[in-house]
Amino acid sequence: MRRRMTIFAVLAAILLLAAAGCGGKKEQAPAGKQESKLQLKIATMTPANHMYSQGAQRFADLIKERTNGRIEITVYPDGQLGKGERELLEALQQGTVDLYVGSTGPVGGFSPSMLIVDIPFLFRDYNHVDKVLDGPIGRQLLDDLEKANLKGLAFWENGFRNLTNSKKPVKTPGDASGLKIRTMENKVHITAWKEVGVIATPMAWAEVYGALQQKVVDGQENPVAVVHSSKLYEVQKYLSMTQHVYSPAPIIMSLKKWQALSKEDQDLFMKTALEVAPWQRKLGRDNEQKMLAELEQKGMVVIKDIDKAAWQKAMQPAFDEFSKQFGKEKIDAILNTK
Ligand code: EAX
Repeated sequence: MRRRMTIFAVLAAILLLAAAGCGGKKEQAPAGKQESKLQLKIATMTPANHMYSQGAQRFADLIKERTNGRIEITVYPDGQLGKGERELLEALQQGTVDLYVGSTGPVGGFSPSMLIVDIPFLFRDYNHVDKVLDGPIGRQLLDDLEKANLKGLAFWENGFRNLTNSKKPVKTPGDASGLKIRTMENKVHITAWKEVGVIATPMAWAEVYGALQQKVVDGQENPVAVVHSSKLYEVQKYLSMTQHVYSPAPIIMSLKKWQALSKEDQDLFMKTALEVAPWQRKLGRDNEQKMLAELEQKGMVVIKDIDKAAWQKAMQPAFDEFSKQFGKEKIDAILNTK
């Protein structure tokens, strides 16, 4: 009898202990429905007062407002998260950076179809740019990024690129021949500048100011807003308004971070990125003349009477080579967009 009692007591104790342990850690019912906050990082290579970073800040402010603070996006300008745009795009693929605003320069290395927008003298003017990039051709280029684990949201703007150098006033392609010019890590640009006769030197953006300062390269090419916000007037004497390439600046998200968003948040991100595009483009377009005047006040010599036809002719072999690569119909679709 005693033995049976002992066994019973032991069994009862085991059952009691098991009951306490088998339900695992009881989830505390959350006090009210607290939506968890989402913190994201958006990176640019240009200073906070440049239109990439200003657009990124506006995007972040709108997202925070429209999610009642549930999604907080912090802007990291000036290359704080990477030494160049290629590195930032790699970080997006890994998901260590969430969003990027930057030129299409290195994007072609991740998604070859994007190289088409970097062809010299492809875009006639801002109206042509907006019609192409905000239409089906632009959307397809952004959608192609998914194959590289990137999510293209919208095309913002870098602007029409111009040549700067520290050596001499450059008006014609012949004036530029022999100069050592930093280019983006973009095979269309490298080819085009080699056709002009310069020593094309591809380099990540964070290295450019120092390379110009130490005369490792004589010049570089970028829109007025980049020359102005990155204070290139401190290391460059001459600005030639070649406007040889229009440089878009897509806002791109890490695909894995995009896929982690709810459908509702995805729609909000896409809508807000598209809504910011005209506002961001306007920043550069409306202020270009003012920035040019300030560059002259800072001591730059701005050469405005440029024979664009001569530059287009000099870069034509690059235009022809890449038109072949992309197919005449794709180039004509852009050229014929009115
Ligand atoms: O911040 O690397 C370049 O020249 C690009 O235009 C970049 O966006 C400048």
